[in-house]
Amino acid sequence: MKNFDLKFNSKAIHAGSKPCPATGAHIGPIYLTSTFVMENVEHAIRVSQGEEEGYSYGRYGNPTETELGEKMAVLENGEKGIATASGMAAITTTLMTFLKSGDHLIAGDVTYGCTYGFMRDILTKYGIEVTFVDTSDLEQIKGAIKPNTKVVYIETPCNPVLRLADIKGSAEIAHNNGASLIVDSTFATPYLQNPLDLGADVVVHSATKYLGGHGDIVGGIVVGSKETIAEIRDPHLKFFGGIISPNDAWLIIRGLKTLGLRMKTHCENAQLVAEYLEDHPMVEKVYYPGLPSHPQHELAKKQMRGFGGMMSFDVKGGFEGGKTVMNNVKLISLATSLGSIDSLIQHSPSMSHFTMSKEEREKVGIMDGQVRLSVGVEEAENIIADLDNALIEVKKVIG
Ligand code: LCS
Repeated sequence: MKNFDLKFNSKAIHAGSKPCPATGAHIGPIYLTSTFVMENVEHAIRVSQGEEEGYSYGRYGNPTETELGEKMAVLENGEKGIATASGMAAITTTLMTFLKSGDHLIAGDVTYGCTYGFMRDILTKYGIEVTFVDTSDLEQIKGAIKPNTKVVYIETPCNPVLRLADIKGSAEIAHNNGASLIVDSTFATPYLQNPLDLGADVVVHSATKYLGGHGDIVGGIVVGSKETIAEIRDPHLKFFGGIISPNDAWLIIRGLKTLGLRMKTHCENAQLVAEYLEDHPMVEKVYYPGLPSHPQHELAKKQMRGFGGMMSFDVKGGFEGGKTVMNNVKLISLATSLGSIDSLIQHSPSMSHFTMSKEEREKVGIMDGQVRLSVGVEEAENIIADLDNALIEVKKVIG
């Protein structure tokens, strides 16, 4: 018999998705319902006590959410997946599941601004100790371990400076010390890397970005073992309430079916844009893992299957230079968020990373003139022409 191992695009299209069992509709429906009608009280008791699988109330789960969770579990090579109202709901609910007062968390000193803020301001309020280290350096992770360390949290590649963390090395350190490794893989997506295969215990995503892919929803994903996801779902997500809406889950399911097609073009375009920017006289530095100048280019080649669509760059002239680029692009939109089919540009210090203080930002290289670019799937030559015109303006402004 011919090998029938499904490859990425086949899995992205088929996993978890089937025609509607009631009508045969080719595409599964959006189950727009808040509650579910039980057969009788005995049935209600069995479902609510977990003796029988089933749905009882929208906040506890919904068939559209199940389809999305199953698809993502397959794409991440995990046992189970769960979808949440946002990437932040995925991250906060997962961390609250793993940590309690008196525990210690080691996390990257540069992650998405709200992730950093949640750890710095909220977890510490509940008696959880947090140590931020440069997670691109395994020695720093090792050095931060304490007897009460329960979680090592890495974002790789990280937002916005595209630093990588060695997933396999981080997992070894965590596990040798009785801790778990949680990886935010939003920038990579399962098309480019599978943290669970490299030893991570849990992978989280902002589905708002590449997974949805069209800039029209907010959502999050967690994938891990059956036991972990069961614990996240009940009691944590059930109590915190950050479940995804069925409408948004359905749009992410649709988006995922073309994830591979989109990511391939995001990667090809980003490589061309990064090379163009690196050669440009008005650009000081480009942060993109696909460039040989990136300090972790070799690690990127090893643990990823491509370099992604995200990059940052420092423009000559600091804030004035960066601002001039962002105010003069025409095809590219000035907007926070990322991973959409269209190119987005933003000022990380005042947009995605405003939660961090200037000192915290500059310590990790988020400089005031820094621009972050989410390279879309428009034609690369159009994206480059747009940047080229904006960079001509920089020359006029700073001379
Ligand atoms: N993880 C990463 C790496 C992110 O970039 C974001 C959002 C999140 C988690 C949170 O996901 P959300 O709750 O927004 O779905 N990043 C954003 C950004 O750079 N600008 O706006 C949001």
